Amino acid sequence: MFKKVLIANRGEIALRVVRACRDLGIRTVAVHSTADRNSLHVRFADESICIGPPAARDSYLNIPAIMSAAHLTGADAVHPGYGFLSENARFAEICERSGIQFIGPTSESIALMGNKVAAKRAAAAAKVPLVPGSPGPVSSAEEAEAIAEHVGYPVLLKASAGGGGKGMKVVRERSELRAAFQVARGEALAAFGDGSMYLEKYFVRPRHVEIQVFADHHGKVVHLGERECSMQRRHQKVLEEAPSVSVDKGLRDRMGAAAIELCRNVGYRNAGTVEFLLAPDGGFYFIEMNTRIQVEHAVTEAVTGLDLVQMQLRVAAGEKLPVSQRDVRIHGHAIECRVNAEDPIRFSPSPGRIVGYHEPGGFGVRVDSFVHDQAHVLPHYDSLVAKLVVWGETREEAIRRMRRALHEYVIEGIQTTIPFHLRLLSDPEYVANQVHTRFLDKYLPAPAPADSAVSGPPGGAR
Ligand code: MV4
Repeated sequence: MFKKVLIANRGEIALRVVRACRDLGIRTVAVHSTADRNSLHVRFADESICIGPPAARDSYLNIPAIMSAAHLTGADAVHPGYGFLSENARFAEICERSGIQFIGPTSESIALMGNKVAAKRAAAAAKVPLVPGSPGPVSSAEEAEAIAEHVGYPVLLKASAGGGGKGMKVVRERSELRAAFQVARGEALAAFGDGSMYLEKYFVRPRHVEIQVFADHHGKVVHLGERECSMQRRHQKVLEEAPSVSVDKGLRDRMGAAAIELCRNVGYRNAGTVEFLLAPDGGFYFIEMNTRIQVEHAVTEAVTGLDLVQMQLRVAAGEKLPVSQRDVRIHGHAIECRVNAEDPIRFSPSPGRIVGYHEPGGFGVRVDSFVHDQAHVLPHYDSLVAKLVVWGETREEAIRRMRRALHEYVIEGIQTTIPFHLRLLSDPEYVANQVHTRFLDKYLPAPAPADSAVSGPPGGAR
């Protein structure tokens, strides 16, 4: 096992990794910006090093500073968390070449899945069902038109270097395609320095369901079931569940087998997530793969009883997976609410100092957070302040427990999305599980003009 792990992240996930290391008897090194000097991940780590000023590009994205910190402290592994450098193939490669274990997949796997066209090719090679669309990149508006004619409108133009909803544009009919293609390509070029586009049939109200996979360094791959992630706002997940009520045993087995086959085919290692769209008829279609531990991993932990971050550490150190597929049991139902420092109506950031803080507790309640009374929520970073995760024997019990926990949760001094979650959890359509990826559109503040931003949601709603 590793002797010392450097955590190249901040906030709740940095603390999550510090705790997993402690549980395993591994020493930890926290890195932090000047603004995060008094953060809990710094306080609870064995050592800490300042890596730069508040702006992420100068600190948590500063590869030379982080590598220097790793060498200086003699860390033998780096955990990248999520966001920041977690899906940066160059960073993983630098770790590999410096003899520091990157806790995640190989740099080649990260690069492969980062190119969404290459990822789809890999999925096709593994016989994973794909959304109908272009078999590769589309290089001209004419080519896009020919393919759109074939798959039928509406279609979705996606940037090959995008992902997570960045660089997508819906095209409703043929007359819009030419202009949309040029605009989307220009936006992709500006945002990613790469104008490669591909095209898919646009599914209007699919569910977004993802499979958690895990692979060790000995060729063993398992899946840990699915998460229902349809509750998104502007491509930010708001609430996640495990399992998905729309997935029965047969479908779970088929999606899981497809995800495992993809991992086997590319020699995948460590934790990963295979994202699918689920059509109303139960058809499932690969869209992309995330090569990191995700924010919502805790709902999978709650229903499987497995510590996924501990498993990441074990597997990266060369240990065999502690479970085989038949040991993986999904028990009960878990829900995660992302508590953000945001105005609960407009969702604009609300950083500041917390002047009163009380966390919920009790049976089946978990809070993963880095805040406390008098903590500062900084404007430099994303607005997630806590993940509130509840477990129940059934979805109904989990919903009631979540309402109870949200009512107990006191965060004063900043605005949070707690009131929004309370509204959502009493929405009859949500409670009846009549959800899809456009569900939260009805909670958006005001209808806006037709969407054209590269990072905006398809369909024009903002
Ligand atoms: C789609 C889609 C419908 N049709 N692709 C968004 C995030 C990224 N991982 C892929 N996403 C989607 N891809 C096709 N062909 C719907 C989504 C999508 C979505 C779209 C609009 C509003 C919210 C959404 C939430 C999840 C997925």
